[in-house]
Amino acid sequence: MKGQITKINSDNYYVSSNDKEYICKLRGKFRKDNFTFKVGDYVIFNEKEKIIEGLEKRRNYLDRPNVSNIDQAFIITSLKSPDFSDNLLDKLLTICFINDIKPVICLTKKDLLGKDEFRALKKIISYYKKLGIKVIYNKNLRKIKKMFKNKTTVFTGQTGSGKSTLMNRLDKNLNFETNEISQALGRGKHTTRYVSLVNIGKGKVLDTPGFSSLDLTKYSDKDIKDSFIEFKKYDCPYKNCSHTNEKECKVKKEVGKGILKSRYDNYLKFIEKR
Ligand SMILES: Nc1nc2c(ncn2[C@@H]2O[C@H](COP(=O)(O)OP(=O)(O)OP(=O)(O)O)[C@@H](O)[C@H]2O)c(=O)[nH]1
Ligand SMILES: [Mg+2]
Ligand SMILES: [Zn+2]
Repeated sequence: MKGQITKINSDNYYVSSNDKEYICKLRGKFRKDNFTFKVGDYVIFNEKEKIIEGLEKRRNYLDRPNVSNIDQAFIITSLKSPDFSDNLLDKLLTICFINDIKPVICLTKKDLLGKDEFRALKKIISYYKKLGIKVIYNKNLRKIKKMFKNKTTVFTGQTGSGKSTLMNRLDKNLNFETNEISQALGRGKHTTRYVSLVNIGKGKVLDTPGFSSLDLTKYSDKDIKDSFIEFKKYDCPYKNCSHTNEKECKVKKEVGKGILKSRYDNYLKFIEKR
């Protein structure tokens, strides 16, 4: 039978097939090879023995979060507590573009901002909108649900940004654990510990554990450069301009004008793999 992995809890693999759930183990060869399955994987399994025997080709995959076959990522970005981080946002955008995942910036905790704070952030947000990236607030539940239609959407973002809270609000039958961030951070651990794939409306959605930092070491400088989609508009005299030390680089000249300075600064950090 064919099914899809919806959750992995140590050596238990939850496989959904024709609206039924099977808790399966792995065939020995996968265990021997230390092969890592991912939530979202389509697998062939033996329904009587409840053993996973094969893996279908993945459309794409990420290691962190450990998911596969993703169409769209909701980058859950809190505006406050935890504070807005352009660095994490740009990192997640880079990861999305490299892996052919459509990013959506989903903003949370606007209610915690004062007017002036909001005005400053709004300027930054509008830059991303101009790049053609969809931006939505977490209170727009109906709009969000519509965006899930016929897609697999992963929720990703910093720990405490409100991923599980939004999942629970989108579907009253869900009951993912959530935690106040002072508590979550104070205990030094993340509230959500497993990736879960669930159906919401007419789509599939994955809640994932948050993170406090992310690294891009597995991606090449070229891939990172290409993920800064706005740089492509400028034709620098050198064909393979890295937009770092080249004289006459047009991208560098635009920083603080057509290019948001924090974007460019993050680009430099990312290629230095810091
Ligand atoms: N004021 C406010 N609080 C929010 C909002 N969204 C979520 N929260 C709160 O933020 C805290 C953290 O939310 P969670 O949903 O647990 O965060 P998470 O992203 O799932 O965190 P991890 O599972 O650790 O990755 C909870 O106390 C939520 O009630 C919001 O829009 N406004
Ligand atoms: Mg969570
Ligand atoms: Zn350049």
